[in-house]
Amino acid sequence: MNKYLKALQVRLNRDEFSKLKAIDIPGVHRAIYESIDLCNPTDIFVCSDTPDEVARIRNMAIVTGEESAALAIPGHTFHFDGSNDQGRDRAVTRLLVPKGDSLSEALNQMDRDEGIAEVHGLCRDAMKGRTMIVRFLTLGPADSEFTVHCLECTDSWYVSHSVDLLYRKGYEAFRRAGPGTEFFNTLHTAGRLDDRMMSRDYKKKRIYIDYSTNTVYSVNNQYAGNSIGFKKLALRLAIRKAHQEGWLAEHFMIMGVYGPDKRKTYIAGAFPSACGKTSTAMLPGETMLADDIGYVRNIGGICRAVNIECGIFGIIQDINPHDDPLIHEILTSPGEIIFSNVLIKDARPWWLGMDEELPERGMNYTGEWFKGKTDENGEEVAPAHKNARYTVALKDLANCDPELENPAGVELGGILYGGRDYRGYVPVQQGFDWEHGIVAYGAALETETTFATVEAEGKHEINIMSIQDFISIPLGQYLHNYLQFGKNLDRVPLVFGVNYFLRDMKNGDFLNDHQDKHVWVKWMELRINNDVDAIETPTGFIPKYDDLRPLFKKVLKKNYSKKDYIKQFTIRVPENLAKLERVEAFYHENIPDLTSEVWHVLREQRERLLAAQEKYGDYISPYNFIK
Ligand code: SPV
Ligand code: MN
Repeated sequence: MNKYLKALQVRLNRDEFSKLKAIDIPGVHRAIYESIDLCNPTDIFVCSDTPDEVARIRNMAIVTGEESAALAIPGHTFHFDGSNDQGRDRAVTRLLVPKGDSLSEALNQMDRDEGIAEVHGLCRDAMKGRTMIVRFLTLGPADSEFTVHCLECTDSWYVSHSVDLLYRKGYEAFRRAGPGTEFFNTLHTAGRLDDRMMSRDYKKKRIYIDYSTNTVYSVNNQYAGNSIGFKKLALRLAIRKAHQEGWLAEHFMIMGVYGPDKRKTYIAGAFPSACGKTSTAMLPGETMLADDIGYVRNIGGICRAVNIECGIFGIIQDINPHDDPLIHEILTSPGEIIFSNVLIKDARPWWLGMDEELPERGMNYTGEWFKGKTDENGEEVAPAHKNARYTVALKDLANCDPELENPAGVELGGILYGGRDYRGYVPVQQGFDWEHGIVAYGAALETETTFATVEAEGKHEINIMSIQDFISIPLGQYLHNYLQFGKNLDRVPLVFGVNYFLRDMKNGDFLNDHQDKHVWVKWMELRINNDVDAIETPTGFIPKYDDLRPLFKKVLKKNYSKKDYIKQFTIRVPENLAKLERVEAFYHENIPDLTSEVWHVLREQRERLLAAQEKYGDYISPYNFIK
């Protein structure tokens, strides 16, 4: 027995100990021992994934009051996070960087020794009087090239229950694995709780990623994006691992899009939080493989991807039968779902944009809620938080893609990038090649901040590949590796840029409806399979009106007018030039080691825009580009 196992024997009862002893990875014993030693839990519960244990976790979430089952529909529970814990907290989420290592300025980082000392201080004895739940999981399907083993220790039954819906059970995979198996380690404590079972010490909320030991620490919070180690926290560890090994870990949805004769093409897409990623993945009639995080590998020259999760932690705002029929159906049917930060009234969850009149009182994350209630700053409290969410397992979805557990993943035919760009890019376009698409749509992605993080909304920012918050290596290196990844493929996915948020320049109205994205993905499917031509513009290939019109009719039963097409696909030269300037300024400031290839793509884009401007003026109808 290794020394950590020996030490664990003293702390655990016989049953729990035997579950750990059955795992032959000394590093796992060490990690668990260190977490126990630090947090000093009164009880330790090791989950070996039996149905009884899994049921106990959900039940304990209810018994402790972290969740409530007081909802009419069987299987539904709700949970509240504190007022200061309603989204990802970028300010207190830091990479711990050992002395001598240096990452890009734009990444939130701190000295490792200082960070460890601080977070260990906050964890010390934090679980006194509580139970530590120990869980084993895998990211990606088991027994595949993509699989990453993960360990989780938390004192929150809600977190553990959420993990159960979102990730693949991994106890057996750990038992089968050999002593040297690498794994990601996470330690979470909700900290002191108030009488509503919400973290009290939000000022001491810390989320630190120690990449030197593949460990994530999260303290004094519960919001799943902050507390669940495997969402964006372990993504930071995965990005480092991926880039060392020549693959990609991405903020991707992955969907199967049907073409003519039931042909199916997989497309991945990266969007910043709350910019349409899940609703794209959930388009009716198509299948969804992933809605948040994908690992992508070159397997025999083919670009293949898996969902590292097996559930959705999705935004509930604006889900209604008209805009998102599939999710709406699930959220109103029996089955295991956790609602968070919604309004509860009459044993029902209520949320913003659900297309029903909301009650005038009820219970929400602020306690008893009534219309007109104000917070300590005098601001009116909405009935439900904008970032209210639902957690559900993918297997419960009728549109879940059948390849979810395929150890070889699926081949990606296309990759798309989209942000909240009110001014510049057309609704859909295709890169001239991998380099152009990756740089012009991915690396130059501009967006506005949303309610998915706890800071001010509506700030313009560059968000490289929609993953900048989670990048854990120098940005220049990240982009260089990304470009290289495509070069090593024999079949290179087409790269697309989408913009669901383009506004009319005069009246500010959105130029597209919520559902138009369905037509864009259908067009991409046709492009990937060489079924339609496109028009070459300075910023990329755009669809022809004659190809979009029948798609609008078929997919949305809509008459698509030429007038709308011209408005949407007019190339806005001044806006595009201004965007290039902002992007270049950002790169100058933040990416000193940026590869010349990126500069080259941007320079060429500018030259094409200037040449077109000289010929046709500032705002150029797509018809001008038809040869
Ligand atoms: C996001 O904010 O990008 C999410 C939710 O997908 S979480 O990262 O879990 O906060
Ligand atoms: Mn996300």
